Amino acid sequence: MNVLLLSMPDSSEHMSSITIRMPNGALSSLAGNVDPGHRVAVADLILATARVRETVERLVREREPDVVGLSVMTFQRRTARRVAALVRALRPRARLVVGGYDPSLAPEAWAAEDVDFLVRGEGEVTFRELLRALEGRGPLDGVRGLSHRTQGTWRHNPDRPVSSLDTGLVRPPNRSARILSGYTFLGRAVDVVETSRGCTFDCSFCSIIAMRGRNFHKYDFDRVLADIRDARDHGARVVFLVDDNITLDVRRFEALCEAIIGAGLDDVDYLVQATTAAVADREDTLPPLMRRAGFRYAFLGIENVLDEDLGFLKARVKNARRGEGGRRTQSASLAAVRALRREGIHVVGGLIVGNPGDTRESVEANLDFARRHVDWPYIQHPTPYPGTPMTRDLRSRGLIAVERPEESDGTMAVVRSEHLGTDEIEFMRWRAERWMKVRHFPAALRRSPWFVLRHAKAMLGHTFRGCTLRTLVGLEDERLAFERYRAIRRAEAEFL
Ligand code: B12
Ligand code: SF4
Repeated sequence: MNVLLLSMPDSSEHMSSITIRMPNGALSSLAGNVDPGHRVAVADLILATARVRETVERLVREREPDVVGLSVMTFQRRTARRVAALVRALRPRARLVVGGYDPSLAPEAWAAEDVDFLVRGEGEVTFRELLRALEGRGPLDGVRGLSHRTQGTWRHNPDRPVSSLDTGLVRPPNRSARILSGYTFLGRAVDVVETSRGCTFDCSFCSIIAMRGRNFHKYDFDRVLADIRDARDHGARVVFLVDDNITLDVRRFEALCEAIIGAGLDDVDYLVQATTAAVADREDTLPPLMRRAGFRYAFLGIENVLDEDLGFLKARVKNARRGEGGRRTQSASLAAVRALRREGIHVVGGLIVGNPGDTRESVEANLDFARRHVDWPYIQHPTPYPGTPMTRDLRSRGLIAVERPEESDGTMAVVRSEHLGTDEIEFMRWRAERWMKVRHFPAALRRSPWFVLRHAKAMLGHTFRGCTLRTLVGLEDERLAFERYRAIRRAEAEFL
């Protein structure tokens, strides 16, 4: 069968498509896991943001797909529905399948849509079996994790248990299936690699637990190294390890760094997400190893610097370091930031402001921490993603002010606090963050001089969109610029 897999063009405020265009890891993994004989093409629409409609039209014409799969996060739901409608109009006989976090955790949001299948949870085996069923090699009812229509109503087959990853059932990704080009991280070709899946923490804002339960499964190092080599052979000079929580087994992560060095794969730059407690607990061993292996940026889930907010986010344990007697008491954030920066690893600081108890002062305390300690701010607002404990909590407290999924990229405030409205929360973040981002420009220039010089105007323009010279020199109320910025963002999110 001809299969076309698409990821959506929408990106979050912190992931400007000028500087960062990453492949969607799910789609190449799906492409590597269908039976031989299918003709699979993967197209990441982040590579075609200015011409989404034309690109989809061309791909449908050229590939003549029997099956079209869309990978969807919640903030991409509106775009995905439009892409689905376009595909349906262009090729009515193609079967439409949607998968990823949004269809998995909010299947009801897709019930009235003109799509044929939802794949809930991990997709590799479910999609493989779906294609078999469509070829008449087994009943649709037997495909676990699949939702499909029978006689006009949706039938949700039983869930599929998560894969243990050590049985070979999930085969390596197929990067050769990608048909668009232009992946970049500040001018260098970037790819994504997984070494594990899952997490055993239960942060209230995170979708991972609703998606797959609390568990942790690992690929063996031979497979991981082969996967990195494959990414490098396909041109990658930067690899993002997209594990849900690679630092859950921190000794394994250290061993992985050693394995990367031993295999000569330390000529690639690495990006990773980490918890502060794990880094702080191993501050003398982990960051130096990470540096030797080639890690350049680490996203730290600091979440919040105030204890009360960490309680709301259920993120106390992963942000506390061991004190006397091994008890986790003091905050690990500062120790983790310092240990990484000591090794020259840039810290992307993940913080969440606008929590229920937040006042102007508590938001400002977090912004101030970011100002002083992180290299690149990744500040978000509490966002009611489907199925998370935080969403239930916020809804019961009546704090969700905006119910538009397309505004749930984490940087549009849709939840008010007990003291501040959404506009005020977002305004405070926006006003502070622009200047923090500018401060990282010299470091980015040193790392990628040609790229930054060539794109400096666009990069600055993106960071300061909505602002004019009058705003920057203080001759105009910044709130006017903020309103323009929000209007621009809304317009940018209309891809077709
Ligand atoms: C890596 C990652 C990123 C990377 C993305 C890199 C890339 N291009 O892939 C970066 C850092 C850029 C990123 C950013 C964001 N992310 Co993110 N990210 C993740 C993370 C850690 C892992 C995702 C991953 O690649 N997994 C590996 C692949 C193989 O698994 P998968 O994506 O789950 O796909 C499987 C299934 O979902 C399914 N599937 C997926 N698509 C499809 C399609 C079809 C047709 C089928 C059949 C199946 C299928 O099958 C796949 C294989 O099993 C997750 C989870 C987590 N613990 O936090 C969050 C997560 C996906 N991100 C999330 C969000 C919200 C964002 C942001 C909007 C804001 C933010 N919180 O940072 C931005 C916006 C991204 C953008 N486009 O601009 C949310 C999504 C919640 C939701 N309900 O939509 C998650 C779940 C985290 C959370 N907060 O809970 N993210
Ligand atoms: S530690 Fe990270 S992956 Fe694990 S539940 Fe918390 S936010 Fe999610």
